[in-house]
Amino acid sequence: MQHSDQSGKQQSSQAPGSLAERAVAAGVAFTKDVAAARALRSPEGVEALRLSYLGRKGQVTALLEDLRTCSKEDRPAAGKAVNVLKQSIEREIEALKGEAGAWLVAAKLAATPLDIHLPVEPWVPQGSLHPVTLIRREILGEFRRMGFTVYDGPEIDYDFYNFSSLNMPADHPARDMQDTFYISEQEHLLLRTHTSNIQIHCLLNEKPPLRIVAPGRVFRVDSDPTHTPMFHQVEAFVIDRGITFAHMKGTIDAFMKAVFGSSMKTRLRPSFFPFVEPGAELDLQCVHCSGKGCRLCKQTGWLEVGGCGMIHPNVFEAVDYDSDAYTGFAFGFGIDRMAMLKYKLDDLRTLFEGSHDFLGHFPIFT
Ligand code: FA5
Repeated sequence: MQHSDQSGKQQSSQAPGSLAERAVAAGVAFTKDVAAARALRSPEGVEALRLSYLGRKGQVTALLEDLRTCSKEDRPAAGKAVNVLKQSIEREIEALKGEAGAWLVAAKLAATPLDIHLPVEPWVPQGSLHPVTLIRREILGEFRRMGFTVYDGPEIDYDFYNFSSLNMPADHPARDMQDTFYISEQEHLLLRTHTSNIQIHCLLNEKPPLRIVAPGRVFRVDSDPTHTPMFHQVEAFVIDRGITFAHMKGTIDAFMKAVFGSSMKTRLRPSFFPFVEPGAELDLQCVHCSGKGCRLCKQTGWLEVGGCGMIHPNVFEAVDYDSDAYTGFAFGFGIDRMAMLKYKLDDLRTLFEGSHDFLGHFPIFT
């Protein structure tokens, strides 16, 4: 009988007995060799086993060659025995190869234990919220605390919402102060110039009592250190029976004190906006000199941030509200101006230049 070690070397070239008996003996030897290979858990051992039985000089190959010298009577039984042996060895070798893959993985895992400690990341600069976003969140937070609901409106809007319903018919001189970008002159579509358009959308869709705050992007043909062609405003308005100018003054003062601190002073100066009557300019005490007078406030001690007033009866009429029954106040101011004052910036345009050096300062305010 031929017998092999794991390297596939045959230990004898001739064995006693018939070919069928030698096939059975080879099967028994193979079973022992398989058990040994499993114990070793070595993929190389599996390959050596395959070669020692199925390789060019393997035992099964030798048995197949010996079939040629077998007598005619013995050949059918011997051929069947050798083929059955060959097939079962092939199946077993395939199964062992599958197991060998798992042995490899297990050996690797055992050799290098899993390191659960991630390497320390080098410091990567983190992004931060834009100052306009920071101040807008703060502004809306204060309004929510005061019981206002946030309302949105379109940035591209019809002339009706931005101008004519706000008591600014075509050719009204007040339109010149808010020259804008037209999308389609035929359809009277334009980039809104203020957030006051949201008043009209809201009045047409909701019913009083209303306590609304409406932030958004607005556009004008403007460009200098305190004016940009795109900027942000917040509009706030309250409509109900019996709303007075005193309610407005108190609301504005409480709001500005909440954002800038309890020592902040506000001032209203008579002014004209077609959609309010009476109307006023809204000033804040200068944040740089606390009212003493400096270059920023042009020695006045005050900085203008917005406009306000009692909603004009013509606005109520334009949206079919009974102007005898309802009164309301509205005020609107620039968010970017508020950011300028809160973060002490001297040029509004820096907010929109996208400089990392500049924007990198703002995480301290989050
Ligand atoms: C208005 O836009 C009115 N809709 C405000 C209002 C609402 C009045 C409700 C009465 C009742 P005004 O044009 O003044 O008003 O703009 C308001 C504020 O927006 C200004 O005080 C300023 O803070 C800011 N602002 C105006 N133009 C620019 C600009 N080009 N860049 C940056 N901020 C601007």
